[in-house]
Amino acid sequence: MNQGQPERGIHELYAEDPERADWLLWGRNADLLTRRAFLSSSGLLAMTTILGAHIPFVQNMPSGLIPAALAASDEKFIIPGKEALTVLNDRPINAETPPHLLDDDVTPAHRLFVRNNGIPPNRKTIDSATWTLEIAGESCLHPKIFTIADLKKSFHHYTYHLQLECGGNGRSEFNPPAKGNQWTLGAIGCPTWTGVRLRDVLESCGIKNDAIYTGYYGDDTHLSGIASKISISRGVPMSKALEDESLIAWAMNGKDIPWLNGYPLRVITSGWPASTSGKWLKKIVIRNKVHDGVKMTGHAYRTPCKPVAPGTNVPSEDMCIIESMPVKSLITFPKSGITHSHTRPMALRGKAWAGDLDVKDVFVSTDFGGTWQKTTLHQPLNRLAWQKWEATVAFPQDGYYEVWAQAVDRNGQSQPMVLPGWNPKGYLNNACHRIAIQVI
Ligand SMILES: Nc1nc2c(c(=O)[nH]1)N[C@H]1C(S)=C(S)[C@@H](COP(=O)(O)O)O[C@H]1N2
Ligand SMILES: [Mo]
Repeated sequence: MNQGQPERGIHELYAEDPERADWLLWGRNADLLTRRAFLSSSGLLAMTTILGAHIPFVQNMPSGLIPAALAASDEKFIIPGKEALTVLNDRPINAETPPHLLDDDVTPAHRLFVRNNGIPPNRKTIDSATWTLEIAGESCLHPKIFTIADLKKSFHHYTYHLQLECGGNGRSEFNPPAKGNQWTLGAIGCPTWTGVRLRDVLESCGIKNDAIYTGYYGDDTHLSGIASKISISRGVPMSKALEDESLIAWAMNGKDIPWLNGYPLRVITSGWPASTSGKWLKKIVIRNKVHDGVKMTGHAYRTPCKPVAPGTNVPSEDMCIIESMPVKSLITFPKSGITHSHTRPMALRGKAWAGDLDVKDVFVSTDFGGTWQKTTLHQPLNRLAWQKWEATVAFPQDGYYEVWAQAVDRNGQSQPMVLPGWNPKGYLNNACHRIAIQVI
């Protein structure tokens, strides 16, 4: 069930409402009416970044005009502060990180993917000093409203390395194809998050005995622009909400959370589809039933309860909510496609993670899976953080090689070599990552 409008690209956006397109793409303030006003805003910077030059006659540039350099190509825009990301969609903004840029142990802000279901709150009008978080719901004994300062002074602070992966990461490979953002590999990252435990906050508001689920509400606007419509409102069972690592966070890597990643406050329920980690957090409800918010029901973030043949039309009642994400890994060094001198061994590095579990082993192969070599796998920095792995491989002679990586979780589950079970919305593709190497 798709409650949003279809997601669209630059030309369609401009065709429909050029001024609005300007605002959405270049971050223009709604109150600024001409491109002249850009001069003082980050919009001009965004536009000149993508054009690769400044625009001397910007004063004369009509608002709503697609720069010809972009109109003639399929090129999309660049997100200020996330320049190296690959933009999959400009409305809503969705952008992923190329695997070789996920080599840092702690994902920097400018390399964390963005997945928006709606239009983020205007950065200029967000005031973290007056921002409030409401805790309510039918299974909450004492509903309360907190400012961020209240949260900071009332509860103990925790910092964890927590990975965040979109449930649709890898969707682009499904066949028949699944609608939605065509994520390849990069809707994953593992920054540090600082905040208070969701458990401490919920317990301070009284959790009734009949509580079974949480639900979040954020401050983003539905794509239609209609204030009463909600773009997404998901949650987790109480058992997940009450875990030590489930946070209400105000900082990422020791700084304010980036605007597109949920500034000034968000939920982090790591190891589960990142759609459970609500951004621009305004409210959490404690529910006496499975939360029935937008994108909790129908086919959203659900897979068939029993495996189905590709292309099957699965009725909603046979779809089950995705919980812990499956085991997965990436090769983050080297970059796919490099040339390597065969006289030297080659260093490989990557990351592996396994939802609520940890990773037991990562193996690599340079002969299309004929033989496998165990890598050096590091312990996670804390529970639910991804794990670094390293290996050195040698190539017997010149030619085309592929390096494949395969992780195995604590329970012995391995990543599949090929696409795992097809599902209507294209979730949970944890097939092995492979890169190409030319040995000369
Ligand atoms: N309020 C709000 N929270 C949200 C979303 C959203 O659109 N609005 N998207 C969800 C989805 S589907 C994902 S994958 C993650 C993405 O987090 P990121 O953009 O910080 O990487 O945020 C989740 N939380
Ligand atoms: Mo997502």
